[in-house]
Parts: sequence; C-alpha cells; structure tokens
Amino acid sequence: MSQESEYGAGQIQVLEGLEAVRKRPAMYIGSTDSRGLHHLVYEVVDNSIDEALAGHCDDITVSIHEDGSVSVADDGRGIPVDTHEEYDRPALEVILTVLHAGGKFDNKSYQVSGGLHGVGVSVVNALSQRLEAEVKRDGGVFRHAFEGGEPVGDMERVRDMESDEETGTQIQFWPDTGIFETGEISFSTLSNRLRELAFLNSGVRITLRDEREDDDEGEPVSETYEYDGGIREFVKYLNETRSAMHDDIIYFEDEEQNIQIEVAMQATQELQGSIHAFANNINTREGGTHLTGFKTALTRTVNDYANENDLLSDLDNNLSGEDIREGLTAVISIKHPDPQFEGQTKTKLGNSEVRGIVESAMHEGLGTYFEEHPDTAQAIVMKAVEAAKARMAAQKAEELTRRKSALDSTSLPGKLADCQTKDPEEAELFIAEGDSAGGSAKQARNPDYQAILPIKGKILNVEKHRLDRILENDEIRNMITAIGAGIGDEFDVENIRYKKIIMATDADVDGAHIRTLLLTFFYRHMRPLLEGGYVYATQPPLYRVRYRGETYDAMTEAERDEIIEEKCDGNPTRVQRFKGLGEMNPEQLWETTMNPDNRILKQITIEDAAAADKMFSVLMGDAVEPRKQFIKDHAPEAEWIDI
Ligand code: 0RA
Repeated sequence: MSQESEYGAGQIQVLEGLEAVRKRPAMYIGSTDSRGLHHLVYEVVDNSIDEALAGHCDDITVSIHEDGSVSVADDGRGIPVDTHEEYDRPALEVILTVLHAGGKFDNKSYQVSGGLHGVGVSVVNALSQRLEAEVKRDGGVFRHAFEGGEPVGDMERVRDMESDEETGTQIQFWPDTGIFETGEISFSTLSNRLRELAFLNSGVRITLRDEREDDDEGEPVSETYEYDGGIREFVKYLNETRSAMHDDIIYFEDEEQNIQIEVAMQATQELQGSIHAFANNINTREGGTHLTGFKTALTRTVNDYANENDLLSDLDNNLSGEDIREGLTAVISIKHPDPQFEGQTKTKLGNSEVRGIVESAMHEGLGTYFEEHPDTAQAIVMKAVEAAKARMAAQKAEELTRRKSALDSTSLPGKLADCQTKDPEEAELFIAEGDSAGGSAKQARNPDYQAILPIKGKILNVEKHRLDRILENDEIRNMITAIGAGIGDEFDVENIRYKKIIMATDADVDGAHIRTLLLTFFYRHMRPLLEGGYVYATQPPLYRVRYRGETYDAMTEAERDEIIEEKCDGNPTRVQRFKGLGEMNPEQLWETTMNPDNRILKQITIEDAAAADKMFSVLMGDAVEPRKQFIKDHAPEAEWIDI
C-alpha cells in the first residue's frame, strides 16, 4: 500500500493540526525566543511529572546533548503503544501527532500539563526538526521517529524487554532551528525550573545532565534534585542567605474538595519578603485566589494572636499585611483538578473557591503553630510592630510629600535630557554611568526618541534599606521621576514614559556592580518593568578593528582575533580597545551603542522569580559566605548575570 492511500480523514486532521502549530508557534508556546525554546523541554518534563503525580514514576533524567537536542527519560508506565481505535494507529503516534490527545487517555486527577504549558507533547513534536520516542512497556521496547511532527515510517518493536527491566518513556527532540530564534539551551535556566519542580513534587528525583560540558572526572556535568521535605526544603533553600528568626519551617497541608494545599514559611530578619505561589506546579507570578487567601489569613491570624496577648499597645491600629510580610519567606502550592489561569501572562489563579479553602487551612494551621510556639509567635509580632513603627515614623518625616514629589512627573529631574516623543512605545531612556558617559550620550543621541539620565557611580543598595531611606536618595528619585510610574505597591507600569529603559554601563567590574545595583532596585521596587521586558543593558563592543577603509566591531577577544584573521588577512590597519563608554567620542558611542541599526542590547528578563530573589539576596544582602560561594560558582560567567 502506498503512503498516500493510508491517509484517511484522521491523518489529514493530524497534518492540519501540526501545520497550525508550525504556522503560529507563539499561540501554543508563548514565543519563539529562548523562553519558548525552554518551554519545549518543560512540556515534555510536565508529562513525566504527571506520571509521577499519578504515582507511577519517581525518576526523571533530562539530558542536553552536544548536537543541540534534549532528551527526557522517565521510569513511568510508558506511553501506551496499543492501537488507538479512532485513528487506527499506535497510541504513541496519536499522542505525538494529535493536538491535545495526551489527556484523553487517562483520567488523571491533577494534570499539570493541563495548565500553562499544557499544550501536549504533539506541539513539541510539531516544532522539532526530529523527535525520537522510545517506550518500554507491554514486554517490549518500541521506537518511533518523527520529522517536522510527521511520522517517519511506522512504530517498531525493536526488542523484547528483559524481565527485570523497568518500564518508561524517553523522548529526544531536536528543536526546529528555522522556527526558534535561538537553539541555545541554558543549563542554569533548566536547572532552576527542574529544582523548583523537585521541591514542588517531593519524592521525585530529577537529574539534569549536560553533555556539552565535562566535570573533573571527564563525565558530563550533572545535578540531581530530590527533596523529601518538598516545599519545606524550598523555603530552607530560599533562606540559606537570610537570617531566620526561628529554626523550624512552619508547614501544613490540607485537602478540601479535591484541592490539595501546602504552605511552608519561615520568618527572617530581612526587610525583603519572598513569597512564591504555585498552582499545579506553575509559578503564578500574577498571584490569584490562593495568594489572596494566604495573605488574608496571615494578617488575621497574626493580629488575632497579637491582640489576644496584648502585644499591640504601642500602636494605634492593627498590623498591616505589608508590615507582617516584611522579611517573610513562604511557598504556597496548590494542586487543583481544574485550574483556571487568568491575567496578562496567564499566571494568575482564578478559581474563586480556592481563596476560602486556603484562608481557613492557613488560619487553622498558623493559629495552631502560634499556640505551640509562643516564642516564635511573639518574635514575629514584634518584628511586624517594628516595621509598622518605622513605616509610621517615615510617614511623619514627610515621607508622603517626598513620595508625592518623587511621583510627580510634571517636574522632571534637571539632569534628565528628555526626548521629544511622548509615546512610550518609541521612547528610550538611557541610564548612563557617570557624567562623562552621560555627556557623550547627550551629544550622540537622537533627541527625537532617546532620553539620557546620567547617574553618579554607585547608587544606594536598596536591599539593605527600607523605602523611606531609599526615597531620600537623589539618584533613585531621579529615576523614579524620569520613568514616571511611581514605586513599590504604587508602581503602575501603564504609566511608564519609556518602553526601553537601557542601562548604559561600562564593560568592567564597576559597570557590572552598578548594573546589579540598578537591577536590584528595579526588581525590588519596579518589578513589572522586568516582567514586561522593558529593561535592557547596552553591550558596547570591546574592540574596533579597521582595515582598508572598513570598520569592524568585536564583542570579545576571540571575535577580534577572528576578524583580524578573516577580514584583514591577519594584518589590520588599526585595533582599538574601548575601555569605557565615557572614553568613546559621541560618534563612536552612537555607532556602537545607541544606533538601533548597529547596537546590541541585552534584554533582561526574569525567568524565575525564586531564583532571582535568591540571587539578589545573595549578592546584595548581609551574609558574606554565600556571596563568596556564589561568585566562585559563577566566576566564568560573572561578567553577565542573568536573572
Ligand atoms: C497516557 C496514558 C498513560 C501514560 C501516559 C500517557 C504517559 C505519558 C508520558 C509522557 C512522558 N512520560 C509518560 N509516561 C506515561 C497510562 C497508560 C496505562 O494505563 O498504562
């Protein structure tokens, strides 16, 4: 029988489905940039996690291969290989080629892959040049390969399984380089997410291997994440660099209406809180009903305890939620049979019944904990009282007027050279390190849409100060006014005056430090800027090579040498090294760093709030040892730290 005549109605439907995915990939995986690329991996891993949540799998291995492919292997039951009646094809083939087919096979109670990623492995298949599946089940080992989502030949039973062999699924895929803007899989991005998944699903062992790099023994670099303590260990991990106020982790779990709830928390002496909410393993960055329930119960329980024990005599009012959450580290994780995700990035939990369930579980759990640990309860209340007093003192010290003037964008800072356009879509703000770079940039810019704000060297480290002190800092007030959207809880990203906020710092250690200080400020007090992808860093070239009237710029030493070899026959007319932005003349600065046609900007995104949070507390907080370790671990890439 020829291949064509096998195409029944089902087959045509399959091809149309795959075609739709390949035509509009972003509709299925969000984007085709680095984030979308990594989503492919998460999509496959989510299926293995589902298998683990159903109680059939406890080991998952993710490998990054040298050829750019990724494989995910698990010891679950294996994707079914028997014939699917409707399609008259092996179930394995149907699951890998029919959109949303996966879920229909199994009535899983918590289907993680029904959530945000939730598009099914068939989408990964459609967006891969090649995909190879190997399944061990029903006494045999089965293989099936696909190209561009379409089966290559038929599924084959390649051998019988040894009687002691485990069942399982392995999927290896080669992302389609014609679809994705980048093919570079990042170890640290995968490691953050896989670690998080291991925390959120206690008992599952997840190993990440990177065959592109060898360790000291010549083996591929690998890390294994397995946390029997689940989110308790997550909180411990987040607090490694913070001073905890009590040794134990407060933890409770509950199940109500088939919804599982887990909460883990620990109070710290720090000023920054670190609260992370998840629904079906998805980081609900925009919050939602589970987070609201948590916050409401926290405020109520702490105030109840404080009032019953007469601890608020110094205050006129009850403690505010903000005061109580100061320095609190918490992870809330719920698993829901039918989660509703809302919000701009579909990361806000909408199910209304969850709020009350979390609220009462939390009220009861925390209330009991306070009864059993009065010392900790008192310490938590006293810390919140201190925060409340500081806040009120700041208010009295005219914080409000200062805040008002800081928020008032009708009086722009004198140092700002603003641009003509008032359209944020077009407008760019360069935050330039030092007055000399600022001066050059002012001459170099296109004033139609480029604004320049010079800042004095090192701005205040916001990790170590409360908002009242932060607002006293001129550089910070200038940034707030220039950006024009307020600060902290009052920050409204709708009001930003520029949709590109570009950190223009030197390519040296000081420049890196200033960038980190700026990012800490944006992360702690203007987070929607980072979430919206409005923050960038310039990447000025380090070298300029001239040869026969042509000019070539190089970002690295290696690139410089390549240019000298390949473009200049090994004999360049001139090689210039740029030390800092301030040393470029305006024309060079325009050409290399500001002209949208030539410049290279690095967009700063937060892939993972927990990882970013930890990084900022490590880099900018008080604990010295973890910082040394972090810098040691990251020394080779310390030049650029992605959050
Ligand atoms: C459908 C049904 C069954 C398992 C799976 C899918 C399954 C899918 C993936 C994807 C990666 N690893 C996986 N492991 C299992 C259950 C079939 C049965 O009842 O045995």
